[in-house]
Amino acid sequence: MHPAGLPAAIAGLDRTVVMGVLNVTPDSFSDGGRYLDVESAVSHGLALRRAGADIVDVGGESTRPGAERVSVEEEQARVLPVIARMVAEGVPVSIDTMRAETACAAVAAGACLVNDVSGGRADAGMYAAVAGLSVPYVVMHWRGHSDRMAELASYDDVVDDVLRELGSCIVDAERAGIERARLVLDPGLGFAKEADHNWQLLQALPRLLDSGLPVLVGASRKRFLGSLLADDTGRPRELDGRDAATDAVTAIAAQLGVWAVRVHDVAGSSDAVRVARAWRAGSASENERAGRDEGEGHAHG
Ligand code: PMM
Repeated sequence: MHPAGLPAAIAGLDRTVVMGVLNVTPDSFSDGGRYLDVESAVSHGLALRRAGADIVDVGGESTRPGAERVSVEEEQARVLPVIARMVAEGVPVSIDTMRAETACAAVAAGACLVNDVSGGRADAGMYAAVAGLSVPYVVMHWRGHSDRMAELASYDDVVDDVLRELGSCIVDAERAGIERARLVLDPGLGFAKEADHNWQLLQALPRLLDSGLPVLVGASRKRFLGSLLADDTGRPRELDGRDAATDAVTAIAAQLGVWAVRVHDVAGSSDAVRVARAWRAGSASENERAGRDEGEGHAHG
């Protein structure tokens, strides 16, 4: 089920949406520093699109554990030119921000979704600002900024606590005038969560889905995957070796009916959601079939 307010091309998809990550930051944990200038950011965004991203999620502020905040001016100087160029190229773009002002400026520049890792808790003006827009709004579970995230990772029962805290965000968002149909929920993997908190939340995804709201999952290359895949000496798997595990999370999440996954390796996750869709449907869709017949000289069924 899609949230209200999406462009028709995305709202028409009958599978999990693939959101590609484009961090225009010097310090994001996976791709920080790679796409700081507009040209390289745009060319990476276009490559994500070619690889199968339905939406490219543009962020100008790192949320890696311990990261310091950037000014709103710096954040906007990073993201707005990139968003404008991507939109001009016809790419659906979302804005990854905790700031109302940046959310509004990004939507004015053409962004079609607001992705707020703070779930509206970092900026007291966010819900009212989003209420005045018409795009979907991702409410992620969050307890505090990156510099104190680790000390906030304490729960009685992580699933109950996350569901309750997200529930109060929904109440506040609706009170501020955001239509429920525009909301997307996200368990906030890695944000004030230790490894097993993340696994418990993934195990409990059906409970999140029971809310009836679309769910977004952002597991891509995160530390809990690195430690799952640690070598014999206990050293976590490097970032660039975590994509197959990310793709596995995508496949399972898609099978459960998650609305979207936010990933760095778009090609792998894009394949995974197509497998899940065909598996569920018991057939490849007409569109998929047409694409395959055009693109391949031979067919093995
Ligand atoms: N994770 C990161 C950034 N933005 N947004 C949503 N909705 N969910 C996430 O899990 C999420 C996010 C951190 O990862 P990155 O540094 O690789 O972007």
